[in-house]
Amino acid sequence: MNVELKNIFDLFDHEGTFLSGELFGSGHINDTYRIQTAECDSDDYILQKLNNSIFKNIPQLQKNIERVTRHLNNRLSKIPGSDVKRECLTLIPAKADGKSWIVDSNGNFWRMYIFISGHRSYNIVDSPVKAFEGGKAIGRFQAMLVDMSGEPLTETIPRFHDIENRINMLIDRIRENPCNRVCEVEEEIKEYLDRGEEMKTILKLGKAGIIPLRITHNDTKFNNILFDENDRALCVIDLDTVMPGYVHYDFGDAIRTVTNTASEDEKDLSKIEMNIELFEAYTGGYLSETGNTLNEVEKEYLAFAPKLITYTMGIRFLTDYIDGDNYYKIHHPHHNLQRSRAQLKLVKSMEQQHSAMKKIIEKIIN
Ligand code: ADP
Ligand code: GN1
Ligand code: MG
Repeated sequence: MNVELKNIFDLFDHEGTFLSGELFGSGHINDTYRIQTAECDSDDYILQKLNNSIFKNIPQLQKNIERVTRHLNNRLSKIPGSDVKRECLTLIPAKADGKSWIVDSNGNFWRMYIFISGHRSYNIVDSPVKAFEGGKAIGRFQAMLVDMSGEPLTETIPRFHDIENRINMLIDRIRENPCNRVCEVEEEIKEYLDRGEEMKTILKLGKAGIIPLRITHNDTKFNNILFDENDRALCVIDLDTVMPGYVHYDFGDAIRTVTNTASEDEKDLSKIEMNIELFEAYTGGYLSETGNTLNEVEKEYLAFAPKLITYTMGIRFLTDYIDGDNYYKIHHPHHNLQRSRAQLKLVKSMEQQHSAMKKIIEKIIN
């Protein structure tokens, strides 16, 4: 494998020489390797084999990322003291044609970034300071992209957070029942479908033109924010799904992961709660960067967003379980079911704390 990785690595216009390549991180979608170079003054790299059964048009996806990283890079370069190489992803072009991806002889798509050195990342958040920093990072990311010019970004996965679409996908899989798993999950299906109508709220506000489509990240789980050695947020990564969306998607997905007292796939449901103190801290950081750009209705529905996105993830895990685990990477046979149950528990905790979230947001805004 290392010989293959070295060969792919050498198709990109990098500094230094290949020393080692190891699987890296805990993403559910792409195959990610850290490439270390032999020279201590050369950068290390992140080399990724992209999931082309999930992302159907990788050249267009890469074009989105090129535009977004160029824009962020320009904005950061104007801020005195910023460290652009660590605060923004840097794509490495292919030697042959300068494109930001290559296709290998098996038809796999690869891309490469500079490895953000000395970073830390967290799957579980253990302090309000980190939550606040994370909120600032996502808020700043959205705020910096507000004035990006040009055509709208391509939808890399059509109707990605469209809950009507996700509910219909679940219903289709239940009807097809390809692996005979439906009988195992009747209870979960009922709990999810009972909440369906209310979940369409954001979609309806968007369709009515009451909240705007903006450039959003759409995958703001906490481990997609990298921190520095002092636990200051450095960089928002995983830009595959940056595309038009509602701010609630980013706020909701971050709160889903920041405030969960246990991991996304925790088996012991009694350990899963939404931590309201971490909610307050994240929201404070987020609104310190976006408070001036969000309209009143966007702000009004922020407290609903965590429930929507946690529900969406739960539905997607359940759909993948019924489908036979074709989408997410799994580490054991019931992994997607466990993830889906954990999300449902978190949804219930969010329901109980909805009015507390609303009060906190009002307090921060006023
Ligand atoms: P996935 O879509 O599979 O989650 P990511 O793009 O999030 O893929 O990458 C997976 C992991 O690789 C991240 O969680 C992070 O730990 C690490 N990673 C990605 N890009 C970089 C980078 N430029 N520098 C350092 N680590 C990175
Ligand atoms: C996937 O790529 P990663 O692991 O950061 C998924 C997200 C889910 C997340 C759940 C493109 O994110 O939508 O929220 O898993 N990404 C895609 O952990 O589907
Ligand atoms: Mg990721």
